[in-house]
Amino acid sequence: MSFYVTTPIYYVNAAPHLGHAYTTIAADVMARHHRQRGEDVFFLTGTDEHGEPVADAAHALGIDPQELADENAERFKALAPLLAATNDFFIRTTDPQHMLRVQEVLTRVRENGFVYEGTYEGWYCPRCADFKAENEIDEGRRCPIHHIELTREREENYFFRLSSFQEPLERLYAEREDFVAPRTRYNEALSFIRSGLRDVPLTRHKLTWGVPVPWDSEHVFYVWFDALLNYYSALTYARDEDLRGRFWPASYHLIAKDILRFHAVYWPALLMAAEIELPEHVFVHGYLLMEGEKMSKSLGNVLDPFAVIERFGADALRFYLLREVPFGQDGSVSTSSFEMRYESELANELGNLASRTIAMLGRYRAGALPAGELDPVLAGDFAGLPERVAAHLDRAELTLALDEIWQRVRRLNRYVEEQSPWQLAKDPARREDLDRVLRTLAEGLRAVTVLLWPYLPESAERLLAALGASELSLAGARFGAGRIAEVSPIEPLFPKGS
Ligand code: ME8
Repeated sequence: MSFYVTTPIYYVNAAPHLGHAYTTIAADVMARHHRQRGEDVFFLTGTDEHGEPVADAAHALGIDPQELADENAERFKALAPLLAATNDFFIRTTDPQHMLRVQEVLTRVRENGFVYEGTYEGWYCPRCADFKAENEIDEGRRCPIHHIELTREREENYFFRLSSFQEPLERLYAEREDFVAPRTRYNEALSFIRSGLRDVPLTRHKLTWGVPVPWDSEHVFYVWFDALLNYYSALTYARDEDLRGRFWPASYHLIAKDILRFHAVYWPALLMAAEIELPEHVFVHGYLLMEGEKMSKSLGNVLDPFAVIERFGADALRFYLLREVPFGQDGSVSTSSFEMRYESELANELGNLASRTIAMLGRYRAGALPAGELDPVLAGDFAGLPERVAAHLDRAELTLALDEIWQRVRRLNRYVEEQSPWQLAKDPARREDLDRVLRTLAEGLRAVTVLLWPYLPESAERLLAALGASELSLAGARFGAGRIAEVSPIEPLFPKGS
């Protein structure tokens, strides 16, 4: 089994922000989970460096586009490990190997008869690097996304015959209802297709910052075709071996809704034109909304990923984003709700569960796990949990999977209250009951921690080490599969007032 997950490649016209961190974190959770299943995983992220957005930003700063690209690509590259993201490669579209592959694939598209010369005239947003149809234009001829005035473009271009793929795309959507998810995005893409596809520019004449068109040196490829092909080209040079056989087609492209049309319409059409197999799924998450910020004591008034990580660690940010905003929907994030979840869920629920469990084992049993049975009631509450989590993650339902796990964290805390081990400890006749409770708690904690690892990798590893059970496989996440012998003390996982 292999699993290949991608993030969009981010524009280097500006520095990374929380939205970029969000998609990278989500892809990392999926990659880690599939590694837990023992699958062969490839996780790709990177930067989109050509086109007008980058050329214009560089021009405004009075520097060369390559210089701006180099500078900002480094910042995106540095963000991944800060987020504890385990990408297997970081692609830059200025990599010469990528550029060669773009030329090769798009030449094939032309040889297959899907490219012709024509004149483009229409409205264009240089920030989106996108040509807007009449019905997509806001009042005052503005871009609906960037709110800047659109420019009127007229140039001699090579066109991609997108219109030839009207029927094949409709068939694709009919045959593969899980090609795009969630359903609202599938419907949106399908209705765009049904509204009638027009051919689109494949090249730009006026721009020079791009991949040169091999059959006409006065053109560069339109940045979106160059960019989309990163998902494919990366596999050809990320390692010494050609990884396409192992990982193509991609399992999941994660994107936000801003770039739905490119991934759900242009991309499959382009691949069909080049006779390349289509990816399995495009999952479209929502926007993180950051309005109405209240000032927070420790974080100021912006949820800056770098500041959050510095104060609270990457795990806290990963957890917060995937817990607070249902993955696939828009949702507000704020420093105050971050601090609330950190304290009530990470520190009080998980942190306390861990420290209480380990402390009680230390106090009552000198850290040694007592032998005996597990509580069948809890075994029932945990039955089928790894399978349910895996089923959610197979559909990129990251928040639902996390919720399944978190319900068990809460269940274990209730179990402590119900059983009051401190009372049992006072009564020598109930020694066996206390053994069972402690054993059950330690095993339950271990099982949820293995499942939490993709979300909270650093804390989960620390906690599992303290439980003396570092096994991370999904099979080992079954309640009762653990082999804890002895636990050791642990510092608070999520210190308060940090
Ligand atoms: O579009 N909420 O790059 P980009 C959630 N280079 N996600 C967000 C977000 C927000 N507020 N803001 C950004 C491009 N994102 C192209 C992509 S792919 C072949 C080329 C995330 O730097 C989200 O994943 O504008 C979104 O799709 C992406 O960043 C856009 O990044």
